[in-house]
Amino acid sequence: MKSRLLMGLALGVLLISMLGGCASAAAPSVTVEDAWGRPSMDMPTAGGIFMVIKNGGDASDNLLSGSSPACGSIELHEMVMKSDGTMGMNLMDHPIEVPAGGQVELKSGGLHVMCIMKNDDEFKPGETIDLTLVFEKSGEITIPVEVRKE
Ligand SMILES: [Cu+2]
Repeated sequence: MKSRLLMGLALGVLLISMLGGCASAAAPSVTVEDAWGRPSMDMPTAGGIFMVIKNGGDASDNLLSGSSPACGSIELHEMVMKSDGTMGMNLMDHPIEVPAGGQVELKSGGLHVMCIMKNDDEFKPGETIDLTLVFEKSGEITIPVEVRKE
């Protein structure tokens, strides 16, 4: 009888510590969907890459940078209205935030990943390239990117 009570107490303590552990370790849970790319219309040596980044976790995360064997370098860009009224793209001066329980859409005409100095044998329609995204908390996530005509 006494050992049962002790067992119950031990289980209770275990449960409480597990719950406490979960609550204190808020973390992002990042996944990437529908990643695709295409040669850039404005920059012959570059390619735009688009995707939906989802975060099912309870903490936000930041996309900091990336790399790909098919690209000389990877930049994070945003589309902006230039002073002459036309659209251009800017290298972002801050990370892309993926809110807790939310998502960010990287799309044509908005935020996007730019493949600079693309390897034309790999970054071409019909091919699939690897892209590694670097997140502040989630670390590196490598995804396949399907290259299309448009
Ligand atoms: Cu760009």
